[in-house]
Amino acid sequence: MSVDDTGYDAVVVGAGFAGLYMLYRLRQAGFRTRVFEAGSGVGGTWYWNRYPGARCDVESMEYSYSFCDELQQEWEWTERYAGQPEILRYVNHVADRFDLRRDITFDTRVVRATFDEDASRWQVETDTGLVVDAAFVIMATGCLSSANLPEFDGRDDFQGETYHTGRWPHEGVDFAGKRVGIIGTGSSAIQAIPIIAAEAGHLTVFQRTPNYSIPARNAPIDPDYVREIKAEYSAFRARNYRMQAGFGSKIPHNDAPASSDDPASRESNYAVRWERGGFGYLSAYNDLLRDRDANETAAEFVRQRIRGIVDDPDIAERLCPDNVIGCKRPCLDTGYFETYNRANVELVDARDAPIERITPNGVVAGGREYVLDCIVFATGFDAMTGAVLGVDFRGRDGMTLADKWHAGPRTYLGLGTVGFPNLFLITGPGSPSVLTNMIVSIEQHAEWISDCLEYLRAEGLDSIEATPEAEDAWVEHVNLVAGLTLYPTCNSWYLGKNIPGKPQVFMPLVGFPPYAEKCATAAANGYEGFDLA
Ligand code: N01
Repeated sequence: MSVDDTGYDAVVVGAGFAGLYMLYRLRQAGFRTRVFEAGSGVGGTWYWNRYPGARCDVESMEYSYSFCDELQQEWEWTERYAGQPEILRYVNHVADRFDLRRDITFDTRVVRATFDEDASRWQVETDTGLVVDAAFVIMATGCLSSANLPEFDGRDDFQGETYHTGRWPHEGVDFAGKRVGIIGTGSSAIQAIPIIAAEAGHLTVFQRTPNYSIPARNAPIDPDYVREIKAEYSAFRARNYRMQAGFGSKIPHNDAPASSDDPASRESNYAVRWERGGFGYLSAYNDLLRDRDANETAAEFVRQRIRGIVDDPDIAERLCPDNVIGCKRPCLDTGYFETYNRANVELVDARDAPIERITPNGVVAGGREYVLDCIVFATGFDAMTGAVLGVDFRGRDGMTLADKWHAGPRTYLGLGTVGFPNLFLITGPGSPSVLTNMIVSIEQHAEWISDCLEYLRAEGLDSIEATPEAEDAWVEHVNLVAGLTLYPTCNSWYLGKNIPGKPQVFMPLVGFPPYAEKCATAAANGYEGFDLA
């Protein structure tokens, strides 16, 4: 498709869930919009993350768009938690149903964007040599899209096959009979390990930090449940919107602290939630992410389950996390801990055998070389800022966004940043984003942004920029809220601790409903906290 570069109202970067809905909204409002997408198809995270076992941790009836009732009524999910292929089919269905592809340029990465202060417009450059002009740039690049491939010594000397879970080959990978090493034990690895182990000749798991994982209890979706939800879908969505994380209104949330129950009652509460599966485990008490003692009761229950599942007591202990449960993003699994009972699976624990280097033949850890045919890097992402900073933004006075964010991201509402007028971030740092059902946050942001653009047009305004006072106060607010929780107590990607040298700032804001209300209030007050010109 050729791109008409005579000028757009908006350029949207990324054609995942965020970019597609942003395009839909802007088109509905009559804005001339162009979407650039680095991949060859729509889907964003679900386009790239095709590793074996990739599946959503939010239930299917909730992990979908809510903006169109016909869409949510007609689409039929097959499992409690949809797998990656099904979600990718859904996103493609949405792109076709709303005829979105005609405004998307695929295989094209936005590399630079420069703000022209006189014209109040952005010049957007791509890796294919296109330069387009747009009044607004909207980053819909996802929070977990910039793959982290650690710089292990000798990494590029390895003679076998290497894969990153977040950049999986479309044709799949044949592990049959092979000696496979997987580095990392985050959500991606915890989903992939049981499946790779069943196929590979031998699987070596290189674990740096053990992770808590709750059984997903995935199953074919219950048709009665689907009927029940579809009979009142919008009311169900509205109830989810009022939940702390924008989902889970069907899960019993206990508003009492863990200390309100005696140990036996707590045990049975955790046991019921463990059997039900899913994130509802952490809703057992209202202080699990605020009080260490409360948290420890939930953490210890999981450790006991791990000890019960894993046959070898030494391996079980190595798989038991000792940090706060929920501090790192909790994982959901299907047979993860059970996999360590297989004869062809070996755990290498960085606590006494850290990875030293990669050789042409494999991985050296704790002084021993593990000879491998394939290495899977399940090493995560440069979260929340990686993809945004992947574009060389030049704002007012030629300031780069990388310079502006050298000590960590600074935004107002996670939507805008001082010095970069007419730039919007969908689910940017400083917004609840990764602590919510992403689709709920995406819809809220895309609607807020398109309403804002309509307002500016109606008022004859052509520029919007966060004020320094609003941004300072917002950064302080995000830190203050995080400080009331246990989130800052571990080495999580929420804090940027997985990337060497990355500034350590707690990036998402805890709590969706008050946040959505603040965004709505700012808009109702004529975009309070922003300078409009
Ligand atoms: O990445 P991660 P992920 N040497 O960062 C290890 C979402 N997601 O792709 O914990 C050795 O969680 C690292 O160790 P440590 C979800 O939000 C969702 O698994 O930093 N090891 C860790 O074990 C999730 O949280 C879904 O000590 C190194 C692992 O690699 C997010 O994406 C599914 C290392 C990385 O884990 C990211 O998950 C999948 C090094 N140098 C993902 N560097 C669903 O909804 C990193 N590690 C289902």
